[in-house]
Formats: sequence, C-alpha cells, structure tokens
Amino acid sequence: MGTNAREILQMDRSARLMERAVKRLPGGVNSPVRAFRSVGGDPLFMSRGEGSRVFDADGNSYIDYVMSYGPLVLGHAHPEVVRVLEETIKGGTTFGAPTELEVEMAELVCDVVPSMETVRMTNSGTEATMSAIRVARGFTGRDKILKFDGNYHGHGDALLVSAGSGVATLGLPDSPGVTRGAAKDTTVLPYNDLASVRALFEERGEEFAAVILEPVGGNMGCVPPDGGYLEGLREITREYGTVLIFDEVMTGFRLARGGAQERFGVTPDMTCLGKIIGGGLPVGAFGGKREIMEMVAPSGPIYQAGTLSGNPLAMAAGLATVRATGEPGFYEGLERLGARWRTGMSEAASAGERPFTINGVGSMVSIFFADGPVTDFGSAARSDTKAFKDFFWHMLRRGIYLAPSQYEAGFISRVHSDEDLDRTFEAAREWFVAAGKG
Ligand code: HOZ
Repeated sequence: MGTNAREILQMDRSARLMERAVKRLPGGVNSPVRAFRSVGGDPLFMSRGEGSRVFDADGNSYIDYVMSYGPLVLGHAHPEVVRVLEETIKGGTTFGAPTELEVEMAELVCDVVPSMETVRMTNSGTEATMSAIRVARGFTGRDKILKFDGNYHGHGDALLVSAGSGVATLGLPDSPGVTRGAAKDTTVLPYNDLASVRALFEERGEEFAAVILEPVGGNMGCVPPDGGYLEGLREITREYGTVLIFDEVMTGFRLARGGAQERFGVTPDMTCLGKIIGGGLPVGAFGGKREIMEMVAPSGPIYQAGTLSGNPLAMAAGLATVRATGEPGFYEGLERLGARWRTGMSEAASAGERPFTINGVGSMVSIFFADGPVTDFGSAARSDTKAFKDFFWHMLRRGIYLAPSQYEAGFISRVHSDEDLDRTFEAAREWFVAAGKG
C-alpha cells in the first residue's frame, strides 16, 4: 500500500525543516522515537494542537493518539491549563527557592497516590527513576536492582539495559557509553514471569535493593500485568526487604486518579511519576514511604537536587491538570473511550485476514500485527513490523497520528470524541480489508 504519505499530504515544510534539523540536531530530533526511523520517511514537524487534534507545519490536521506520549490527558491547549500558565508566568518563571505551588502539588499527590507519604519533584521521568534507584540503594545498603525486559525507565545508565521505547524501536540492546560497571548490578527478567523472579530471589534475594517495573507496560506497546503478577512481586519484595518501585510515569493519574496502584490494589514502597503531573511541561517526581524518603537530602544523606525542580510553570500546569482529573465522571469517561477503542479496532481488524492483537488498559491502547496474547517483550516483538509501518502511513494519510513505533502505547484523552474514534475505526478497517493476508 506504499509508505509515502506525500501522495496525499502536503509535507513540504516538514521535509524542509528536517533538512535543516539534521544539520544541527543528532538525527534531526531531540528524542530518538520522534525521528520516524522505524517507519521510514521524515517526521512531521508539529506547529500547534487543539483538543484531540494536532496540526503539522504544512497545516495538515490529525486526530492525535500520541498526545506527547502521555501527558495530555486533557487534550492539547486545555483552556484552564493555558489560563493558569498565562497567569503564573506574569509573576516570573523560576526562583531557585520554594513556592506555594510545590507544596500544593506535594499535598495533592500524597493525598491521592496510595504509596506516597512524601515526594520530591524532578524535571523528567528519567531523573525520577534514577533518583528512586539511588534512594533504594542507600536505604537498603544493597547494590543490585531487577528490571524487566521491554520496560523503559528513562535513559539513566543503570536502567538502560534491555529497555523498551526508542531503545527497542532502534534495535539497540544496550547503549554504548553505559559502562559495564553501571550495568553490572542490573538484572533483567521477562515481564509477567513471576516464577523467574521467585527463583532469582530464592537464590539471592537479599542482594537486591529494588525491583522496578511499569505496572502496566507502555514502552513495548501496551502490555497489561497478568492477574496476580503485581501482587506476587509485592509479596516477594516484602519477604526479602527489597524496595518495590512502580514506574508510574505513564500510568500515574491515567489509569485511575491514584494510578495503576489504585486500579490494581497493590501498593509499592516507592513510585515515580511524570507526564500528567506536569500538564505538558517538563516534570517528574519520586516518592513513597516516609522512612525511605527521609533518607533524601537535606532530611538525610542521599543527595538529589535540581535548579528547576518544582518549577512554578510546571507545577501550575500540572495542578490544573490533576485537579481536572478529580471532576466527577472523569475516569469513567476515559474508560468508556478506551473500551470503545478496543472494541472498534477489534471489529475493524476482524474485517480483514491479517493476524492482530488488541491490548489496552483504560485509555492506554495498542494494536499488534500478530496473533496474541502479547504479554511480554518477546511476544510484542513478534508483531509484523512491516505491517505496522504500512498501517502507520495509511492512518496518517487518513488524518490519524499514531506513534511512529510498534513499541509505544497509544493515548486517548478526555476530549477525544466518538466521532474521532469512528473515523479511526473506518480508516483502520480500510487498511485491514485492503491488506489481504500479507
Ligand atoms: N518516554 C516516552 C514514552 N516511551 C518516549 C518519549 C521519548 O522517548 O521521546
């Protein structure tokens, strides 16, 4: 079916911007997934967003399922987020001193997220996970950590091992520049395989400072935890005195107000947040049990800092966003849209003869081009990437913007409409019918 969207879309400005970008930015981008490497062609340069729509530099409009990879649960340029940003910016952008907004954010997060007794704000999810690992090591006096294949916790050295997201998209099993020393204390096991964790811990559980995971995988496509998996990890880590860390950068305030831990009823020792709590501005946070967090400087000896941490603009946009998620019916609305997406896409795909699997939890969704189930990175990687590429460009030509990688989840916002979803199903159906058996 061809991969060149220029047959239909005018993409000249994006192409010209990319020509300039590659001369001054590595690969033309500031984050690898954006570069369209796994789908071919040039990335779209975006100029603005409004609600569920995003507009590229050539003026084409798309129904957006990237939503900046998660933060925009209220959609683009939500009026209240824009209003508080306009108001806050008039009073200055940063002080290098505490502000009331940081206290309000900390109170709100600790009220709502079950594991959070105290919290430290950072500037990104990467900083949050990196710092949480340091704190877990300092608290336990142990070095080793366990992570899961295809989970992505940002690009901190110790966590950049068998990672999902762009690392998986570009097929880079490990990154040059991560020293053997930085990676040697990281053990990787398959996701959703509790028996392998049990076996490892029976042998040497006392060596592990932390187990870190995405409670719902979002960086190998969307992969839900099997029933009992999170509970099992909770039980094992408790038994061995290991800190259980949920990386809820994607799932926090998305799968429930209190995140995946509220949704699945499993409370970790520490939690990392990001994305939604910044309302579209750069942000991260880590927190958890008071006795652990009291180890963080200046309460305790474990150092962690940031000139722009708790930045007033990020706090203002984040507070506006998380307050909006507290409106009655907010999550019911998101759930309805997510459930409708899964049914509608399943019906659309069933009109053709290609193998497919639809995964999703709430408003995080994925389609894989392989028979299911998709439960870990190994099964996600069986998806036919050529089919994904073809599907991606077809959808783009039909005005639907998906993440340019099989390994990124799709995000539905509260302002996606039923009409947006219907258009998406219609376009998907067209592809599945035309694609034949492949
Ligand atoms: N953390 C985002 C979800 N995988 C990816 C965004 C990026 O790497 O640019």
